Amino acid sequence: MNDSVERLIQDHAALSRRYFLGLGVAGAAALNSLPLQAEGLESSPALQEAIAKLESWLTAMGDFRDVSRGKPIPHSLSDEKKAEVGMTRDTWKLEVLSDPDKPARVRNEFRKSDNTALDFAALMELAKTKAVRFPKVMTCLNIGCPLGMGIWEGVPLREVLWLAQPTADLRRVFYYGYHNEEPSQMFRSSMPVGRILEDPFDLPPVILCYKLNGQWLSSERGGPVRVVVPEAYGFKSIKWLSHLYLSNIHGANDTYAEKNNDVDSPLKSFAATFAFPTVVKPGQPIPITGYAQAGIASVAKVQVFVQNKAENLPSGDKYFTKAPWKDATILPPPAEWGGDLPDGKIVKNTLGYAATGQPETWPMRLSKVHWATLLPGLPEGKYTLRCRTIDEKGQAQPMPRPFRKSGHAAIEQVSIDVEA
Ligand SMILES: Nc1nc2c(c(=O)[nH]1)N[C@H]1C(S)=C(S)[C@@H](COP(=O)(O)O)O[C@H]1N2
Ligand SMILES: [Mo]
Repeated sequence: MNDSVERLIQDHAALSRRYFLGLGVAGAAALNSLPLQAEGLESSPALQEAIAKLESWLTAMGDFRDVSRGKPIPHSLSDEKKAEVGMTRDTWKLEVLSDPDKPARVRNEFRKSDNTALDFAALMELAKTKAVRFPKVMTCLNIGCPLGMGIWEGVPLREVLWLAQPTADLRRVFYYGYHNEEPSQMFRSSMPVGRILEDPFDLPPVILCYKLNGQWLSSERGGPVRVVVPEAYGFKSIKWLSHLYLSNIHGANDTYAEKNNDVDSPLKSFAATFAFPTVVKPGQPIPITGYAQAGIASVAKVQVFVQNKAENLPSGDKYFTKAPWKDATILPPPAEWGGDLPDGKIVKNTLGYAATGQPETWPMRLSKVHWATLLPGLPEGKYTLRCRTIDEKGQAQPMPRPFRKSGHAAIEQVSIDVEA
């Protein structure tokens, strides 16, 4: 190899190693896949500081943003009341029934009235051999920015479905949770039975979830048991689960279908800023940190584009496809995952992680990832900074989707003023 090229590569490796020192072993291990731009990042203490201030990758159970309907909100009930209505592990019961309006043929219903409802002990018995856990970002379709990132553990819903022994006329499953015994407060979600029985491509299964980040699911997060649908927005992941219906309806009957939500819309990919200075001096490099949500389209790159507001953009390019986008650096897997994991470690046999505890791919689909970039200093003026992601197929995400009810998918734009 040419001497100077070799020296360049060595220098780059050394610089990058120093840059990732603060990010621990995982950072160093991810070196090979790093874009050269990491060099620029390394030289900026301001950016190092901004990276150090990023939120942890996993969110502690109590730090999730809560989206709970109901009056009173079920998780705010007293412990006595929770025990009375089945919202504790000791008292939880799940009824599994054929839909009386559009019945599926089911041999083995589970009902409270004849004492056959599934209890927590029965769920734990299934968990002994069937439990799965996987990372997933919980995002509300109507809010857009993630509520929290967790590792969710549960029993695949299909295990319970098989216990019910359906034999015919089963097309859709719908389910709801405790709602103060008031039909008007019911919050229901649904999916085609095929999604429960099979996991398309390499998606994790739909689960009956009882743990988050290695700890029992709190009442606020939907404990003792909630549904978690890996690729869906939050409204499919029903909390305080109490009823599962096997039905012959052919269409969605989610509560949110009546609220104009696109209820079969999967999680989108997009990038957003986390921290950036709103006013900087001319010529001063600008540290930017951000996060990206990897929807089912995945995230392969994060890109930024800075535009002087005084300059006109080419007309007819509403989604900036011709703009001079520049790659930002996707940060490697963190040395500390956060989220109050027991012993700070990823639980063994978490989907997407190798036996070493390191992720098999990065960024991970259906998760969050952080990014950083150092913009070169700019002349005085007012600027717009935009960010977007590029998926594994090279397509810009978010793809132009002006229809908000399919879930937040917009190119974020923020303002930065450069003033002397
Ligand atoms: N039973 C029930 N489940 C529910 C809800 C609810 O109001 N009641 N809200 C849903 C919505 S709209 C979202 S976005 C997620 C939020 O989950 P989190 O509060 O754990 O962050 O829970 C979903 N599950
Ligand atoms: Mo939501």
